[in-house]
Amino acid sequence: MTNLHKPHTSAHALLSVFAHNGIDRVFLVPGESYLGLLDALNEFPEIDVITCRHEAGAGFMACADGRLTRRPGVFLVSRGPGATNGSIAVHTAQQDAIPLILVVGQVPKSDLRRQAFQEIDYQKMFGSVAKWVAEATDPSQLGEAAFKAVRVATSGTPGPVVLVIPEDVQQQEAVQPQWIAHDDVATTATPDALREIRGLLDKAERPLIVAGGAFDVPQGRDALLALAQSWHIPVAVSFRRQDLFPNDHALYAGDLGLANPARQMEAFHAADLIFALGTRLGDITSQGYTFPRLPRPEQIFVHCYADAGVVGQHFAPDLGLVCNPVALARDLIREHAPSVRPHRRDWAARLRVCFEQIAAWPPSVPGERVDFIEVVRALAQRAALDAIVCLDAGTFAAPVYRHFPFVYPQRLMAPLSGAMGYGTPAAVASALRFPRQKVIALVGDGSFMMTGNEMIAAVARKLPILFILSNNQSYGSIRAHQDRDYPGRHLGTDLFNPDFTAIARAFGMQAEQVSQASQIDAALDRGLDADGPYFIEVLSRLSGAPPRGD
Ligand SMILES: Cc1ncc(C[n+]2csc(CCOP(=O)(O)OP(=O)(O)O)c2C)c(N)n1
Repeated sequence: MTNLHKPHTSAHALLSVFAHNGIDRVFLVPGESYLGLLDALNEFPEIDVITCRHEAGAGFMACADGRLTRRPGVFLVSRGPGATNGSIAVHTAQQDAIPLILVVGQVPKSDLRRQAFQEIDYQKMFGSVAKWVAEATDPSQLGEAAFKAVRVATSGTPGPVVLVIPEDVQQQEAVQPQWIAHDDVATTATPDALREIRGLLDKAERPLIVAGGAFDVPQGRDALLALAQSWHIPVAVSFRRQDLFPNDHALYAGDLGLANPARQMEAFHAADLIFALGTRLGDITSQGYTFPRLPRPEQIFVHCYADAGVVGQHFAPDLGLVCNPVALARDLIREHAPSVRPHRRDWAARLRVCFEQIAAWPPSVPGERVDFIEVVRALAQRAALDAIVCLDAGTFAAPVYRHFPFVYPQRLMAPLSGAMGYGTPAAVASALRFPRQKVIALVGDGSFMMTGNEMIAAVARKLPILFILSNNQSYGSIRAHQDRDYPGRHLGTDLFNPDFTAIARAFGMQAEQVSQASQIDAALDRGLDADGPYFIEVLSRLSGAPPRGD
């Protein structure tokens, strides 16, 4: 006990490096394996501690916070059971390219690799998911490990890092290092490369920018917009990145997601130059590695990403650039806009018309229960210009991806990993970060029950979150897949539900139920006007099948 309350221990070194590198909030579920770290947090009032009810909730909150701040989201969990519960967030951070640090308390050093109580070898467990897994065995390593964790999580392709700290190295006497990262010097394209790209852009008749998450940084969207306008190039955004480019702009051509209609893909394929900027061009964005075509695209293909492991990973580029895409966009912006040749204008208009047809709200079909698309449509009409929309995984979210016209500073917070349970914790983390903006969480009756308990934080901190739950009494997305692949054979997808409004009221928030379309508008008005959290349960009907994924 002699080491208690010493302000100069290894735990303080770790937290001090975190604090000096801008980490001002951590999410946690406590555990006896990291009591030392927990205690040291007492000396860091600048770090806000959010106590969660489940490690998945804590992890999803950290993912959302990392996405909003571009600093690592940090969550602390206990060994074994805590780490396994939290692992979904490590996977999400990897899929979503989010800087994340998971700190795990570990069994005492002397018990390592003895299969001690709740012991896990985290190198093996997270080896293929995390960018770096570090297990400290000496107190002197904690400060340096914390610094490296911040660097690794935020550099190249951002992603998850796991720091494992045996309980007996947390509160040892240690020097307090001054590990502070300076902003990276932006990696820029060489003058030759710039000249080459300009030449290609000038020559192209039907160029298309495919823009990805790297533009989700301060001023990133401005640079993208300026680039597109300056060269008059239409922009398609990568999977679930609808908020990167104003959806009402004539150059917005839509997203590359799970449900692009064939006619839109046909139009995209007609491009003669694909300029992939700040996107990893993963499975879904590239439509199962068919757009562009493997291995050698039919179009002139230029790919820029700030990670050599990504550029040319799947598709062979005519020109590959390992540099900061935002800096490249800025470098390519001309003082004077080039004259827009008619064929370029026709090309942009063709993609825009296609997008507008797809984005048009479909007519509502009368029937039993509420068509959730009506809720999304009413929400789009009412949502504040800076609303943050947080989505869970499920069919209820499909109309948001397709029809909600995002214009920044409106934000879309949705897991690229498709992880259920993300919506509620992401909404809490978003509201904590931007307490003056309205946050809207859209969840399903399946996904809500995975992490919905985290909404208690919205009540405790009076966060202005509107929770909208689609109750279709089903894991609807999977049921729809069954309908397509095994018609009429439903198993394991019906849900027997509790009284959701009673749950929300028991949590301490106002709640109401919408059982028919005529009630939607007034309910949304009440929910959006509320100062604190508000809960609307919509008795929704089952909807059609998504093409694949969720
Ligand atoms: C953690 C996790 N488990 C399982 C899945 C597979 N899955 C994707 S969507 C879905 C059903 C979602 O149901 P619900 O939240 O009720 O929304 P709905 O599809 O009914 O609108 C499931 C089980 C997943 N994506 N994530």
